[in-house]
Amino acid sequence: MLPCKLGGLVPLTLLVVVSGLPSANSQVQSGSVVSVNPVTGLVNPIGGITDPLLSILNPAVEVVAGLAPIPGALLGAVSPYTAVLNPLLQTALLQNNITQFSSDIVTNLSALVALVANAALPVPPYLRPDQEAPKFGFVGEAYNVTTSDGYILGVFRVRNGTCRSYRSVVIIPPGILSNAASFIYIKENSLVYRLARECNDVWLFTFRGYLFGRGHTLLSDTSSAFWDFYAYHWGVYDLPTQIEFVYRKTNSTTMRYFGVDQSGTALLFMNHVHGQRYQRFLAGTYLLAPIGYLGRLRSLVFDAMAVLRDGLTAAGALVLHNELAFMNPAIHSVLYNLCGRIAPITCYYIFQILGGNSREINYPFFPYAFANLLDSTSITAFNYFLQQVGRIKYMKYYDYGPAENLRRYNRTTPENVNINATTVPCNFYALGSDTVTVPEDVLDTWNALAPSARATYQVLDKYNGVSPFVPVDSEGLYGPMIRQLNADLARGA
Ligand SMILES: *[C@@H]1O[C@H](CO)[C@@H](O)[C@H](O)[C@H]1NC(C)=O
Ligand SMILES: *[C@@H]1O[C@H](CO)[C@@H](O)[C@H](O)[C@H]1NC(C)=O
Ligand SMILES: *[C@@H]1O[C@H](CO)[C@@H](O)[C@H](O)[C@H]1NC(C)=O
Ligand SMILES: *[C@@H]1O[C@H](CO)[C@@H](O)[C@H](O)[C@H]1NC(C)=O
Ligand SMILES: *[C@@H]1O[C@H](CO)[C@@H](O)[C@H](O)[C@H]1NC(C)=O
Ligand SMILES: *[C@@H]1O[C@H](CO)[C@@H](O)[C@H](O)[C@H]1NC(C)=O
Ligand SMILES: CC(=O)N[C@H]1CO[C@H](CO)[C@@H](O)[C@@H]1O
Repeated sequence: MLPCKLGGLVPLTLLVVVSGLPSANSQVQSGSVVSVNPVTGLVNPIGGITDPLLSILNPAVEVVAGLAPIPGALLGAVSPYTAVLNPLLQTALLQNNITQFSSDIVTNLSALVALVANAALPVPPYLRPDQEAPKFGFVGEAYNVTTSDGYILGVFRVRNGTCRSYRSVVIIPPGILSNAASFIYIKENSLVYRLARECNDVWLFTFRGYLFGRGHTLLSDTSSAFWDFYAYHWGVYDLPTQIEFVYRKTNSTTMRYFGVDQSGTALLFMNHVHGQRYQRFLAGTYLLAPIGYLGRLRSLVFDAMAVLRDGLTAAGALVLHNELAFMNPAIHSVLYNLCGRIAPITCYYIFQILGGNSREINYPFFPYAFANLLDSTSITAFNYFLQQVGRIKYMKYYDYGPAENLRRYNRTTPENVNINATTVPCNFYALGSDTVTVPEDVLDTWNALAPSARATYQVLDKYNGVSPFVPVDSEGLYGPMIRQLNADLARGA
């Protein structure tokens, strides 16, 4: 449990370090009550009012800031060369009975801790899109589909029941550390409800490992074999199964693919492996900060994790069956109580530090959203992205090290992902304040698509990578995508 908590919470220490960095992209809008603290560089959402937390932090921050912090970009540049552990050792740790045994002990202990914690500070039940939708006047449906390799995934449908017909079928896979409820967190103005209100038939997908995707026909979600996956599996197994399911339900061969960050990664993998086989069901994609290339990531916390990624792998294998276990009941309880109950503002700052200075994080909705956040994924899925850091225009399969690569791929180095296999028209929206998926990488990815796929590329300045789920100005974020969809529908594209 500890190393994973470190994964999530050590940033609290780093946070103090990074916040001393000057920021080029603090967003200050004229006429609004935003102020940027000159010492920390953090955007203060409550403007003129002195934030008590900040005034406590400031003296500490000033001291640490004086210690010449290492910029994230520098760490990122060295991360391709930091193999902390012998890859053979890593491989040995991934799936064996000793690490399974130690992980079982941690799982059982944390269940006990959660039981005690929950008695004092209960965590609310997860938000289920099919149960939330009716509260906002929509019809919700839930289904399970099973992939060819046995994962059971929840698919949710949200519709306006009074529409005579639907203008389009929209599919939305989940974002990083999120799930099928990603796009309902800000209630009425959420992307899902906006689309449904205007008579689009909206389907919310699940990727293995996230909430509603922890079932399997054979494996338990506490086994290391269950967590042996990354974006490749989302694209090659999970997307096709769910796209086919929606096709059988709607007959649509003009689905519209909306999403954020890893939805792009999964799409690129799907098309690299399957070509037109499933792409032919799609008529367009509308993606916020899609991840193909990730070489220029400059978030200090994630850059530090990229450097230490082999340590993360070993720790996760030893105590958490390869799960980046934010949904471990004890960790979830800490996160919910910190971000959802006790101090949403603290988590607002943490998200700025993790993802870039932006006022576009609507923390008053955290008590609602953190019922489902942060979600678990596999350590491999997370490390897959960290492997790209510091390598410009690099998108390959997961690199397990030469010996394990040979076993899995019959070659010692991982193969390239051909981004140009994606031919469906893509509309990419880079987020200008994002330090994780930075606009330059998004543009490189867009330029690597097949010519027919390069529909539009746009930068939305004031948002960071957390904004897609909880924007303050939701029109500024979702408006461009929805207008593009409407324009595409109007000209029959
Ligand atoms: C783990 O134990 C099972 C029996 O419980 C055995 O079949 C399997 O080979 C063992 N795996 C390893 C990697 O030792
Ligand atoms: C459903 O669509 C109708 C118009 O077709 C609209 O009047 C109504 O407000 C919509 N319902 C919801 C819940 O948005
Ligand atoms: C889907 O499967 C899960 C178990 O994996 C179960 O809890 C849930 O109720 C199922 N949902 C539906 C709609 O059948
Ligand atoms: C899909 O098309 C088939 C054959 O044309 C038809 O029988 C079926 O009712 C359609 N399903 C839907 C959901 O429209
Ligand atoms: C592995 O690759 C070699 C050549 O690179 C090939 O001869 C062999 O058939 C491959 N084996 C498998 C199982 O694909
Ligand atoms: C796609 O890119 C690969 C290299 O990544 C190249 O070999 C191939 O020719 C390209 N295909 C097209 C249609 O451009
Ligand atoms: C008593 C108890 O909770 N035992 C559990 C310990 O963990 C293993 C694996 O997660 C479970 O199968 C046991 O039921």
